[in-house]
Amino acid sequence: MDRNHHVAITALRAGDARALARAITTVENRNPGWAALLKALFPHTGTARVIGLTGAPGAGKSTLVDQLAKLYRKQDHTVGIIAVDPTSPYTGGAILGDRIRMQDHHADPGIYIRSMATRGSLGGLARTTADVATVLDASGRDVILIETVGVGQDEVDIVRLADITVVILVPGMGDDVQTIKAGIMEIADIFVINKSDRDGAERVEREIRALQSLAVRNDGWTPPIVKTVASEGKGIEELAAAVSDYENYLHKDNRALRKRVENWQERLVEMLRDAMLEKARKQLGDGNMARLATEVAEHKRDPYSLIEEIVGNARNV
Ligand SMILES: Nc1nc2c(ncn2[C@@H]2O[C@H](COP(=O)(O)OP(=O)(O)OP(=O)(O)O)[C@@H](O)[C@H]2O)c(=O)[nH]1
Ligand SMILES: [Mg+2]
Repeated sequence: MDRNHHVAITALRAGDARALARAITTVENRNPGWAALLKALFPHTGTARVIGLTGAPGAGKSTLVDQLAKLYRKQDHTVGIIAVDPTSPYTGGAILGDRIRMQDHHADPGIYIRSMATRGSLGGLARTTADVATVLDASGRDVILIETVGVGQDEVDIVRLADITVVILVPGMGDDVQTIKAGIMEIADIFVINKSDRDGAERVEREIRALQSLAVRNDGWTPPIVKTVASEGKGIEELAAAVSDYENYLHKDNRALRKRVENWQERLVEMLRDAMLEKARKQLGDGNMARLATEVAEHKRDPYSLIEEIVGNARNV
């Protein structure tokens, strides 16, 4: 590792916000030195509490994240926030909401907010998010909140890197709980019914309970349901308490470690897949994929021997 690198890491670990921002940009854009940086940072990670929050567009994720961040700040925890592909852009890295609140956060170096819009990026959304979380963790943030919209495969991959996953629902979704259950029921450690000031919160709660009675989690944890009115700061302490409860539960019987092992198993496979593909791409060179695809399409070659050949050659690169 060169000297500049070392200086940058020291600054980052000391809490320098600009060093943190630079490191995140390096990792996010895969700028030169990104891998060396992550290698150097990894030993300093593993202490942050990573909380993933997901839910439909407009469910109140940002408002909730904002409130949670405020609460954790009151408890003297430092907070890092990653907003993944926000449907509404975060202006100036600030959370949506009223201006005064935004300025509050801006003035507080204990909160660092990063917005990423990288769907379709080379590194992959989940992978990049994980790497950004690694940087935040190494910088000494106590809590990392990851906001991500929806419940597609990307989101499932993103929440997999969290220690605790919060799924946010809102009343008035009709039968949506049914349609999203497949993705949601497995990933939620805690359910939040936000906008509980609206009619129908009880109904959503009943639906979740009904689905829970059908599928018992294999770790035995029954995700609690917390009702919130994020815009009024209601239910936030209850949510933080639910997070602590789940953490305590995780720390019994080594469950936390087991969960991390499971997550790493998935992530290692992904990293390996990326690395192998990158190697094969390098070996093929630019534009050759199109030429080979043409040959296969024109039945001049069979794809099976072609892949065998590429894999065989890539081994020696
Ligand atoms: N009535 C009511 N409105 C709320 C509540 N929480 C948030 N809102 C409002 O809902 C709107 C969307 O809130 P956001 O926090 O931006 O929602 P989001 O899920 O982050 O939205 P995207 O990031 O765009 O997907 C805002 O106008 C909030 O003020 C709530 O508990 N009750
Ligand atoms: Mg948002």
